[in-house]
Amino acid sequence: MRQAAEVDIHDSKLSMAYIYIAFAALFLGTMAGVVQGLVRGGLIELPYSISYYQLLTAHGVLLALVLTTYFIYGFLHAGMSRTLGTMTPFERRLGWVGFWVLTIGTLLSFAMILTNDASVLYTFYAPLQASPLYYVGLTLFVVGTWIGGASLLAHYIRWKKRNRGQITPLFSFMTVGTILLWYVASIGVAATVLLQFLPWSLGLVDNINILLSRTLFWYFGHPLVYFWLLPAYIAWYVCIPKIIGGKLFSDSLARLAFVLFLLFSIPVGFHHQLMEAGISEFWKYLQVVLTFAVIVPSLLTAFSIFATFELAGRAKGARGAFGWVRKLPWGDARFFAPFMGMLFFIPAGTGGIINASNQMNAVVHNTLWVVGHFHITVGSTVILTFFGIAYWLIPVLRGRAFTARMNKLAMTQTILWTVGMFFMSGAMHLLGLLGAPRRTAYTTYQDHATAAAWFDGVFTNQVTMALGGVILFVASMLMIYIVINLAFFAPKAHTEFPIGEVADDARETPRILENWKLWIGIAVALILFAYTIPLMDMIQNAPPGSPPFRPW
Ligand code: HAS
Ligand code: CU
Repeated sequence: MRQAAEVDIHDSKLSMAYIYIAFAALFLGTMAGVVQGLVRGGLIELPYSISYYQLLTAHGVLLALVLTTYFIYGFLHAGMSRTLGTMTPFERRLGWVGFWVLTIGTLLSFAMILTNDASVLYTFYAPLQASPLYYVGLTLFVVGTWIGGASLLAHYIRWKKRNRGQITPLFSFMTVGTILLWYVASIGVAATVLLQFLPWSLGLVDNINILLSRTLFWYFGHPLVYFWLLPAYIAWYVCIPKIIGGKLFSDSLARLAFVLFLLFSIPVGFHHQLMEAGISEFWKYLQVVLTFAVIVPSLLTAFSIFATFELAGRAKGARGAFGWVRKLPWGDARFFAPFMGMLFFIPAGTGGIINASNQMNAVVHNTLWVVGHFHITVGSTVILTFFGIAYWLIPVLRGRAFTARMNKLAMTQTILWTVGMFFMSGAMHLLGLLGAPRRTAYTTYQDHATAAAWFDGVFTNQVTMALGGVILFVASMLMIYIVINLAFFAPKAHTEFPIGEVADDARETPRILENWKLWIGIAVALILFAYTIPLMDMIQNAPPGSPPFRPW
């Protein structure tokens, strides 16, 4: 007898639409990456018609924005359907409208990058000015995510109404936390694009308040990184326990971590602007304190996941302090890929704490160190987890199997990605400390560092960075091969969507954790506290506005 699908067939189609585009972005984005890595390493020169900055913009936008956002929506829609039941036709239609608005926006912005009308990098800092159509595309992108988010929230609200008094499944609780975080955060980018960049690029106003635009951007830009991270955490908390044959250590602690992210993710954008003139020290200091608060939920996560691993191992008869390590399913790529992501997060999080410390930020800001940091956070912790999810999610959605042969390739993929990233990011971190700048093509500015580097060692060498990039490119193409196999060629089968249980002796979850109104209220209060006075100051005592620049 055929088992019922884990995710409704119609809901599966919506999720797969997102996932196809996510991996198309991986394909194109890592192609741009390897070429620019070779240029940056001084190994090749680009043909005249392509600029380094055009390539770098495509790389950042495709990987940091398109790949992540599409994968996240595909994953969240599927998980909601799995844990709360099939979507209604209305919710599904809303999901599709969101998908199409997002996609039209993506294509429009991408077209502007291709025509070299938007080589402004993924942070599109003023006074660099792109074509107005680029900003229209960004606007549609954000609106598309809002509509898709509304579909997820509608699904959740319907479930809550039908199941009054019941505790919601952890997956859906975390989805709602992630989407609420995204809503509050994306108001910042919507504001700067609609009120500043669009009128300015259309020529309606001559000048732009750069300080204000960066501040609104980073109000959004920091929580953006948690919008990438939280879906990975969902997989760690909800799916990984099942994959390793264990149970989640504590449901309440998991929910608390997500609530803390909602509270503390947003009023911290100034840690990207510590070196920026025009923001007084007190407000920077306050936001750095809040940044240290937002480290706590990641430390809680490290504790929870570690405990989950240990409990699982001991339940299988492990002895001694670390005997449980051997009981983890090391040969299973659905575990191994996210696990390597977790390992990366230990130095990556430490690097984040370094960045957030004012004096040390002065050393690393605007250097390759920061580029190294984000390649081991979003480029490793998050992406390796997403790959780990894809190994079972695509088979679930397509009614196929993750075969032993694909598992073997996926293990190789993980190892290649890890090795490539280790060398590339390691070199970036050290070169950054030596003063190599970021957002810069190959220049002789680094000659001193590199000349010494040939003698110093492997990691203070730009060529190492490029070689790491080449290994990553190979890993990426292997991933694309696996994805195509899982979507179209793997044998038909029933594959399980892993949803873990909570350990039996875990206490009952306090209901207050699901009081979203309360948490949003506190989050808004913190945001108003951290931002109102500095924003008023930036508007009232605005620095002279800047005309547009198009240096490419
Ligand atoms: Fe960051 C810049 C500070 C986390 C991404 N960050 C960036 C940029 C990106 C980015 C993209 O304060 C560049 C933006 C640009 O283009 O200019 N970051 C932090 C801090 C954290 C942090 C304090 N960042 C992330 C995450 C990202 C991300 C996550 C993406 C997903 N970051 C900064 C600062 C800058 C910055 C400054 C600006 C720099 C500048 O000057 O421009 C924290 O959230 C980190 C907390 C994390 C931890 C680690 C916990 C460890 C865990 C793993 C457990 C392992 C297990 C396995 C369970 C404290 C959870 C154990 C099992 C065994 C058997 C061993
Ligand atoms: Cu940040």
